Amino acid sequence: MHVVATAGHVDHGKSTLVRALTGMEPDRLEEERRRGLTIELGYAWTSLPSGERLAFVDVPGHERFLATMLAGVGPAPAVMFVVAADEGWMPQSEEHLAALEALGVRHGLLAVTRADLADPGPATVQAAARLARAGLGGVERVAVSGRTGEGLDGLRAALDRLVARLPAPDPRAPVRVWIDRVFTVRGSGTVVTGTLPAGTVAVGDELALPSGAARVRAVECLKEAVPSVAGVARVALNLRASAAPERGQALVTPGAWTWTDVVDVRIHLVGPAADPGEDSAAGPREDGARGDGPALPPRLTAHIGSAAAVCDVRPIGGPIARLRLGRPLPLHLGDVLLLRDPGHSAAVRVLAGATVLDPRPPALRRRGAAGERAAELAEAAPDARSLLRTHRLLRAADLRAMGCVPEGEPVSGDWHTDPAHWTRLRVRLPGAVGRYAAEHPLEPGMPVEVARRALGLPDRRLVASLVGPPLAVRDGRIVTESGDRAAALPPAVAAAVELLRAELAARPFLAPEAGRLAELGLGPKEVAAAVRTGALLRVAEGVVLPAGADLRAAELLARLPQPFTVSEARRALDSSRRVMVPLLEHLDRRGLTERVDDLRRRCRTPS
Ligand SMILES: Nc1nc2c(ncn2[C@@H]2O[C@H](COP(=O)(O)OP(=O)(O)O)[C@@H](O)[C@H]2O)c(=O)[nH]1
Ligand SMILES: [Mg+2]
Repeated sequence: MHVVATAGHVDHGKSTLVRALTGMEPDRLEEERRRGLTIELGYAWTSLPSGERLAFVDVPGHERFLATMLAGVGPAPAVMFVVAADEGWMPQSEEHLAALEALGVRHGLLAVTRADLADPGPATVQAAARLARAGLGGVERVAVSGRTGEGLDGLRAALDRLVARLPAPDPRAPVRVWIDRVFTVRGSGTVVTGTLPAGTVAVGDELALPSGAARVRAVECLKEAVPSVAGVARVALNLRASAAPERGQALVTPGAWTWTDVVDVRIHLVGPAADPGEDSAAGPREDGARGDGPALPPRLTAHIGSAAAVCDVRPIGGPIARLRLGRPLPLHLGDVLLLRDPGHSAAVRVLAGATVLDPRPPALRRRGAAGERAAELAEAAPDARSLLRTHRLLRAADLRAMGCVPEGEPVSGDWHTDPAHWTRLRVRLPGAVGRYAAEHPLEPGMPVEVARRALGLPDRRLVASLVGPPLAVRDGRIVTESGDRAAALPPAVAAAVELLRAELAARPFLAPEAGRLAELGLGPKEVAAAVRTGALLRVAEGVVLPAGADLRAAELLARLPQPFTVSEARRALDSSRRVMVPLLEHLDRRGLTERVDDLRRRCRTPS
């Protein structure tokens, strides 16, 4: 089925048209019928010529009931905009249009009704021009009379074409039903109604309300009991809940939404607030193009679905603002809040749409943090990547609750990260391990938990995923493998390597002669294996040193007056010319030293 909301000025014939199309009475209340005025949302449905079922949410047009109008239009995917042929464009036409623009409604049609009272031509031209400015330029226009029935068949056909173009919602999407009506049915308890935009609700489901869990005892769709229903649909749900649900609350899939009262948003001014000059371009306005942010009063009302919350607006730079809501709402990235001035001074009180860019924004404590944050968000497409840039590490479930599908592989468990952040951590870890080893020479390595805290990580498993050769995790500590790797060599070779390392301990830069290596049973093959496992370092053919000798050499050379000659280096390291020349060339290759001229070198600080 499909759901379409009405919109338009009071008395332009919205309810009459819904009645004519469906044969049902959208004005249910006795008071509404007596006064001929829609006060509450009305619900009526019909089958279109194609057989598709279509439910209308009929909204009040009177300015006093704007909040109710927003509750009806908010969750509906499309709108039937009604303008009376005999009155043309009126203040609430303008206000309703501003609301549709703010909410980003892009599907709809224009019904110019009361066409039996006046030529629909002028009103059609006038209304179409306004709709185009608000991003609804392409909609079909139909002239119709709710009184005589003239044009109704054309309208039904146009509605069929409209619903055929609507995107099909995902039946597995998380559920969020903004409650627009609550009533008690004798003997069966509380029933709530609302528009289900996507996802599926079934009997027995456990959903969440702000007050706690709510079990679905029965599902009705267009007055028929059904075992389950997928969006888009109008639903009536019989609930068993710990506290009575209220209109304006949302009934949601547990864990699938972020309950939040602080959000960072991109503001799009609409209607008169967006300063439409005669020459203003059609389509959505780009506030980002202006240097200053949009000027909004600091305290507004934010509407989403049937909810309305007090909202403090803090501009943080350009079109980006931080909203503080009077109560937590279940939100996703990309949700659009409508911002309205609760005062009654202006004819049109809808000021802006606010697209959620981050439902869990970080605190802005440092000086200049707001500006940096605004710059970061001004570029951001609302997606997982942009969230990870800010939050650095998020679990898959957090990303889903924030409204994104996690992309790519998690780095560990269900943790996703920003690639640049992960690289920074990878670079930092060996330094932290080295410092720990220097400060705790008798311990075998840095405890994983200490590393977790040093790197500011939320989970120890993340440390383990950062560890790679030559580091390894052993017994809850991060150890450097090179020394112990000799254990991976055949026992005879390992023993020979150990013996060699012991011999070299006193004068580590005096590489053994070929004869001594042969005596120890370390032929070219054995040496190669020991180099592979990281136990030995080969700086040139036949020149073998203990692993790490090159870093140690660079350290000692850095203490010499710079630049230095080969012989100065040889003396400083207590080495020989045979070793020193290839060792310095090796250091050049590693970027630890560089030649100044034919005779001298100096140390470099690796960048
Ligand atoms: N002549 C004529 N009157 C209409 C038509 N549609 C609505 N009306 C009348 O206009 C008044 C307001 O209609 P209603 O449907 O309540 O308007 P709403 O406030 O937009 O829902 C009522 O008196 C209707 O009878 C129409 O197509 N032709
Ligand atoms: Mg009405």
